[in-house]
Amino acid sequence: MGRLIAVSNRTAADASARAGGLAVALSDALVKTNGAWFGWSGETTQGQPRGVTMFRNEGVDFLLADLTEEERQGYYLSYSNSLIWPVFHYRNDLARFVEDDFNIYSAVNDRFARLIIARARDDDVIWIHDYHFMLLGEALRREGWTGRIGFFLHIPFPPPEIFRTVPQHYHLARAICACDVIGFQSMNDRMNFIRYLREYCGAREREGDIVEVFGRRVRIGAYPIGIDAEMFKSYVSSEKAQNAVRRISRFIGERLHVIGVDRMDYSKGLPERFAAFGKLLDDYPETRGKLSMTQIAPPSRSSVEEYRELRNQLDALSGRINGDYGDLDWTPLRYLVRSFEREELAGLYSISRVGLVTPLRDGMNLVAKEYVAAQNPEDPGVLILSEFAGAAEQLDQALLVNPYDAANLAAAINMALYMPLEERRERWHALNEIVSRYDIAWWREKFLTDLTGESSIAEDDADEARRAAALRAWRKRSA
Ligand code: GDG
Repeated sequence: MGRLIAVSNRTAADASARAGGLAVALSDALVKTNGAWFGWSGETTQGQPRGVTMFRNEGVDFLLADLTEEERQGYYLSYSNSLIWPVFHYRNDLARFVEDDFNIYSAVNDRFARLIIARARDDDVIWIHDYHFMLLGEALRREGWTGRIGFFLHIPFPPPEIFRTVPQHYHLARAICACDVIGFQSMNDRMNFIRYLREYCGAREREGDIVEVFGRRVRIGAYPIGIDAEMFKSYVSSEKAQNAVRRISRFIGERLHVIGVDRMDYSKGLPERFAAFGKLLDDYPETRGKLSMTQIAPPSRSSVEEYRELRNQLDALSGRINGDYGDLDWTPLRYLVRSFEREELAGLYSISRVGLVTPLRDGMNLVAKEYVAAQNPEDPGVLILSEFAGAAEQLDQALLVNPYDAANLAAAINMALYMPLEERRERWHALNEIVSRYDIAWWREKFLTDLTGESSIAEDDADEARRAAALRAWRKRSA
């Protein structure tokens, strides 16, 4: 293949946690092909956009466009984050429909298409990421691009009945299908999209993930994203991790520790989780004084009203729990609205008997995989995972729970606290196998191989055979 051209709202040029994961995922392919990465600079301007900042890092070109204040509002805050994000997380009750937003969203996608076309060469491969750029594939075709285009959606794709509440649903689906390979996090998301295409666009399914629709043949697959498991494991022994462990140990003492790490977002099910923790203490008196929970919840997009409301709910719930059950030397639930370094998170995961990952809906959820990677194989903790996270399709040896059901969740925490060592080890081994095999490199390679018909990074045959076997095993597990 020629160069890889990646497009995402934020790029590795900024230090946000999300871009960090994607940066790890794409870096090998971008560096090896001297590729380019397009995205928003994070800057806003008044009036006309200033244009594009360009710089080169390790042979990779970064091309970052500013947005006008109107674009930041219409494309980013409103259409992407106040309409698409809630609807795609099955929360159409929270969606805000503003008539002009789609035009602004569409104009930003068009502008990126022109920026890319001006710099792309014929044999380049374009890989578009996420819900901010669902119209970009079609916009590139309109500008005359005939090369390969891939699209990967990091968030869930809802059932057609919900997707159709977005007024521009048909336009969005058609634009996505201008790409050659369309990737989803899970089989469930893939089926939702295909069902929409079948029922409303006359699509026909063919062999090998191929779908005929809008006069084109596209490949639609499930590519569950992974983490750099080896690197994450190595964090646990770092000085920063050990320092975090020392500090939190003073708070935990001899008690068992429960950890949650989530951006402060309504999709993550934090009020439901706090309520379930309260129910655990209500219904299982023997657990009182025996465990402590820490919830790390860095703020995200706090300008949006729902996030402020969420904050108020969490303050009230944690206040209630600590007020009812706390003692002079025990705070049952601590919740920290700030971020920590990745090494510190690894340390905190590693000493926690329970990892609570209970989103109401999630594309994948990388915290679940990080928690598994950070465990001590001799004395591993227990992952409690929402059945509505994409990760649940792969990580079925976790304790799978319905996050809306407080009694069910409280029972799962209780079970995890008292689970015998042998069972903890068995479950963890199965989970660790999946997290290590289907890591971030596997994800990138699988997607790019399907997109280009060739591996972007040379592998020896044994490695390739191992990955193919692993893929078959995963397919079988999640069929
Ligand atoms: C979207 C989809 C999909 C969290 N707190 C801190 C911190 N984090 C890191 C975690 C993890 C990442 O942020 C969060 O990833 P998730 O997958 O849990 O969730 P989203 O941010 O919603 O990501 C999701 C993902 O895209 C990838 O495709 O899995 O479904 O919603 O890595 O560790 N990182 C640091 N400090 C923190 O305090 N450094």
